Amino acid sequence: MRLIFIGLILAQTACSRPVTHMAELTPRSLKAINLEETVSRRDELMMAYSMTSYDDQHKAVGVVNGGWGVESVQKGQFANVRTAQPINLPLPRNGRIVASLVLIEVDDYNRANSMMEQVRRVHNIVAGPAALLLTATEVLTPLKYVSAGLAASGIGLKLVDQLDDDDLLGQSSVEIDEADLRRKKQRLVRVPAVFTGRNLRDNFEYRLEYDITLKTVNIGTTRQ
Ligand SMILES: [Ca+2]
Ligand SMILES: [Ca+2]
Ligand SMILES: [Ca+2]
Repeated sequence: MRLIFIGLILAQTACSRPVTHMAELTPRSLKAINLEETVSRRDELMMAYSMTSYDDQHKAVGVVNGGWGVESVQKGQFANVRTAQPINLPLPRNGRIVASLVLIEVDDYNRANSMMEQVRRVHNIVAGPAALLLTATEVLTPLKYVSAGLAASGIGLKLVDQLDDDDLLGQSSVEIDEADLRRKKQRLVRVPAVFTGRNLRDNFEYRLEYDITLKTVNIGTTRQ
């Protein structure tokens, strides 16, 4: 009986502070197995990534964006993703986060660079629910998630328009469920992705890994 009572107190404490963890997305590695532009022997790459959080009522509550590039890579090389800055977003209790990432081969270097400058300006700045036009019932591709995230942060140049000139090599998404991870006591989700395809007459293959790490948030008082 006493245990149940303590359990209730803990549950109430948790309710009054709904956020217990911060999710951090970090690109870990990116390897060019086969270039998209084999003739020029060099691909120019950029990544855009975002996280969107939903509360326990499936309502979108926040979004954060990040970007990396433009960096060039040769066949067989690992791209220098150590320069890719992580992004952070609170993971609502009993809610979830959708993390999305797109890899683009840049054809218009100047345009891509000015896009990345805009992304850097909003890097890791959380935009609130008012700016979000996402509904939980909508099934979105990772590209659409990233585009919606950038739009919510006020990025004028749309990623989808950008892709008229550049080439989308791949997109990846992962969903983090707070209750599920809590049950499993899991703090790290490593996401491997293989992007293969063909542009004009050229095949390409990229191998990518990114992590979602959960970090405990300190809200001033003593807590585990
Ligand atoms: Ca190729
Ligand atoms: Ca290209
Ligand atoms: Ca290119």
